Amino acid sequence: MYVSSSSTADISILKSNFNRNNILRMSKLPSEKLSTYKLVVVGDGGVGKSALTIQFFQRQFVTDYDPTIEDSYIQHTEVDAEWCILDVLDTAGQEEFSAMREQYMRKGDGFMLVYSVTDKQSFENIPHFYNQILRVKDKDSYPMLLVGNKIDLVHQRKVSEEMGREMSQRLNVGFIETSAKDPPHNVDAAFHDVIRIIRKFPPPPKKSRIRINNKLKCPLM
Ligand SMILES: Nc1nc2c(ncn2[C@@H]2O[C@H](COP(=O)(O)OP(=O)(O)OP(=O)(O)O)[C@@H](O)[C@H]2O)c(=O)[nH]1
Ligand SMILES: [Mg+2]
Repeated sequence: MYVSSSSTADISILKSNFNRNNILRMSKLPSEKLSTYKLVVVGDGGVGKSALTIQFFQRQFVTDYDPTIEDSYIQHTEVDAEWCILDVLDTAGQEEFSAMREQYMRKGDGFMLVYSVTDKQSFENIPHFYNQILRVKDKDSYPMLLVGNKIDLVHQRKVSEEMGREMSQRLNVGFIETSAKDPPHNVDAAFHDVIRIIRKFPPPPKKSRIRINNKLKCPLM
């Protein structure tokens, strides 16, 4: 489907605001101060990034394909008996929006690298997303989870579970296979796994400080 960029941008902003307000109103605010995790969902067009995100946040499977420009969702979530705020950015897989990638990659604390098990090309494109994230973050590793989606389409499978596992080992990231279709398979597990990976990832080193007259000072650059 092609829609002119100005009108789709407006629709996307409306969707984004609707999702944020709607989900925030539905969530109950735990009283203590919570960590916020920004999770970015990336991958080729049509692999099911929006279907997974909407299944997680709204508990429904979207059957229509409506290419995304950028949508965001926010919700309180409990993972391993610890509440947090999960802020998810569902990105555009379509090549015409690829110029926006570096900008959203800068914002992510963790990433879902999604391919469809029915689409070999989407699997082969995963290292591009992976490398671009590491380049933008200027890191050798970063919290990421490889997600093989659409496993309900058993007769159309082109990428085996073994191939997915090998790719995850090669990239040194976590791996899970999912289906966003009802009944969903591993959808909550995928989002929760990314939070676990972010929590385990070492925080950036604190700026070194020196003691002058028994007071802590940051060194002059
Ligand atoms: N059978 C099946 N269909 C799925 C699954 N996930 C997504 N789909 C379908 O695949 C199509 C594309 O899904 P989307 O979630 O819109 O894909 P996307 O990755 O967000 O695509 P872009 O927004 O263009 O990047 C839709 O028709 C979905 O209903 C799944 O797990 N199983
Ligand atoms: Mg989408």
